[in-house]
Amino acid sequence: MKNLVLCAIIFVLAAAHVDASTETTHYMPSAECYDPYGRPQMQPIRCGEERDTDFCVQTGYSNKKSCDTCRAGDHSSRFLTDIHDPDDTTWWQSETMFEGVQYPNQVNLTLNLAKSFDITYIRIVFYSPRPESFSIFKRIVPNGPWLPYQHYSATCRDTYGLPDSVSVKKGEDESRALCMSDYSDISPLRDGTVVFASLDGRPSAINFENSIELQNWVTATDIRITLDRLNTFGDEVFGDAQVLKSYFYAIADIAVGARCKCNGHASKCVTST
Ligand SMILES: [Ca+2]
Repeated sequence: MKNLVLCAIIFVLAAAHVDASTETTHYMPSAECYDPYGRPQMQPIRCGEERDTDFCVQTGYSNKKSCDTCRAGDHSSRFLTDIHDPDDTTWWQSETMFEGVQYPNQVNLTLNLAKSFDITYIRIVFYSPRPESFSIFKRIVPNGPWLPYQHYSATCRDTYGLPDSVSVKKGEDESRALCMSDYSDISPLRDGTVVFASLDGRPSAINFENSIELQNWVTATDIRITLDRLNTFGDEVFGDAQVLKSYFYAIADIAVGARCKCNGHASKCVTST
């Protein structure tokens, strides 16, 4: 549309509202998967929300673990989008494998952007090891279906039924989610970063202004990060409580780089599209 041009403003959506939840849909009868409003059932997941929960910190292959207690408010989802200071890190933390966090149980982090944006990048700084498998989804209209945006997995084929790939070949569908195995190792144990650049590996990106397909591809009103499978050293199979409490998801920061669709002379985004 002629009267809509993209503001040349790229900014970080640091204040986006974030909901964190677990969904145990694989275990629940389908009728109980949704609330009366058709929304997926959310269950509290951040550590310490229902009761104090113990967790232990991975220190590598050593059996010695440093353990602590997570209390209400210690690692709330607001720490996902506060000012990220590497010298004074705040982080959101899930419950642990001891409480049942592991595939097929998912943990969802939902960012409601409140209007339509062109997503440039999504950067996630983990405070635990990066997951073995996780996905990014988007909505293109409020309350619309969640569409796959990108998968990260050490087991792309088994977990998501996709090949391990970093790009789309010219002539292929450029608006499909890829799965890549980079970023899925248990190392580093902390501060591993994942950056999803929405146009990376898509041949028509060099001709973005004329590619309706990619212009639609970058559009989103909501972003969801679904954490599917924890990385482990394999020692959880023995069921030791301290080992199980050492496996959980923790994220220090989520930043979304985006630009809003607005009238050309506008200097700021408004909440209506
Ligand atoms: Ca933080």
